[in-house]
Amino acid sequence: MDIIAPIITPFRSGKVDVETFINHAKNIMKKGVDALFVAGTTGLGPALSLEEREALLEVASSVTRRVIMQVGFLNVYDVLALVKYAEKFDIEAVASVPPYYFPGLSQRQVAKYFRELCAATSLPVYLYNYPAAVGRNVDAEMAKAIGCLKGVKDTNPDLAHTLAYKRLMPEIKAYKGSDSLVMASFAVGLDGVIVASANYIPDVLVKIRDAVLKGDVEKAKRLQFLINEILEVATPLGYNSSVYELVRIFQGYDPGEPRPPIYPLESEEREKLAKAVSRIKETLNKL
Ligand code: FW2
Repeated sequence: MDIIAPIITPFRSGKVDVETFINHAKNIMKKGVDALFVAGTTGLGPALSLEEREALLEVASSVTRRVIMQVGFLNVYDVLALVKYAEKFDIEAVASVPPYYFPGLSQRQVAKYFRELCAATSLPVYLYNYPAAVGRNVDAEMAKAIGCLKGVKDTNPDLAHTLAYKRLMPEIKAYKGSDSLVMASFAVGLDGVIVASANYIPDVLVKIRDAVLKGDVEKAKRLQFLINEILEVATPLGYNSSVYELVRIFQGYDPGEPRPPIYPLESEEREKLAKAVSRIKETLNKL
């Protein structure tokens, strides 16, 4: 079961800071992250240009071959250009959100989009299903009907929804994308998790996986609840922005900033987060 980081994209003065990205990737992989999900939600993928995503793909694949590259854009030409570019690298897969924002697309059109991706590459194609963000749910039945998907990353609070992909398509990889369901995802035997917390507490995710594998449910639950407490403080401040601050707090280095309109936290918000998290940090260190 994999721990996959939807890796943050560090910005400085509006530009992607590639050095910081590489150092952060190396650090979290050293601490137990198995693979990188590049240009996802936490990586602010929809806010990146084609050229920026190509640059990230290149540096990510210099750190590990276990890269899943998120290629969704709102025009299929950029998607196909990025898929073609990805072919140059020995990576694990490309993933895409379904076409978003336009509610008028039919199921046939969404399926056609994924089939076009599959036809354009020999790399495995994964679905990134995040209905709350993209306004469309591609459930297990529809994913199966698409016919060529090799994996799914499912972000929603419903574990049964994710298990349905595994039930209808046992041969594909199914990952959960919710920080609050790490323990549960391991316990039901999903292929792993792709969660933002892998950026700031990768070691804790490793401990949860170990505890589940050893049958130590109490320990896994205590660790999971501490993550939930972090989420309770960070979410109202803006989770995407908070992840940068949480990297600073837990990993002890400057991970750059997000790109507005994902505004960096203001100083009072940073202090509030640091204060709330300091007690959780102490407890985590003891477990
Ligand atoms: C991503 C993820 C994780 C998110 C989840 C929501 O791409 O950022 O879906 O952590 O914030 O895979």
